[in-house]
Amino acid sequence: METTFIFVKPDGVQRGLVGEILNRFERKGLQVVGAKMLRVDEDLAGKHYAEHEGKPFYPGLIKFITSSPIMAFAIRGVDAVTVSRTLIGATNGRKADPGTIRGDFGLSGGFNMIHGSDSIESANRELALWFPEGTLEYDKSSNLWTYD
Ligand code: DAT
Ligand code: MG
Repeated sequence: METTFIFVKPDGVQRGLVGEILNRFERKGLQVVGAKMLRVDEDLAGKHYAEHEGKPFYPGLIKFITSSPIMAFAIRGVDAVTVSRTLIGATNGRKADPGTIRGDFGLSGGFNMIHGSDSIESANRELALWFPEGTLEYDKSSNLWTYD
């Protein structure tokens, strides 16, 4: 089992897509083990996107992420990091495959509705940053019928 970190970005919240997006993770069989809505400040945005500091799109990215509330989730399951990235799709909505979140709902490279950790190391770093209080541990009864 892995736990990954996702958040619905300001555009996804403003467009009323939180339920639609979360539904895709739930119906896939993944388990929600943490959830919160918050307005990201510059400090958290900078720490989260530290790897992109100095890139041309960085100032716009920080401005966008801090512009309006987001909804963050901790998501657990077998290969949860990779499975979540597959559900999310390619960074640019114009290139993302249909059937993915970005492929189905977006046309933008920056306003791409959702973040998902790109590796187990990133997930652990981001979960510590966004859920310092930790995530929940509880049995998901349907796991018996989700994994063989
Ligand atoms: P991803 O979110 O698919 O992991 P990333 O980590 O490379 O993509 O970049 C983080 C975010 O920064 C991405 O979701 C949107 C924005 N971004 C990345 N490349 C961009 C670009 N060339 N122009 C505008 N925004 C970009
Ligand atoms: Mg990334």
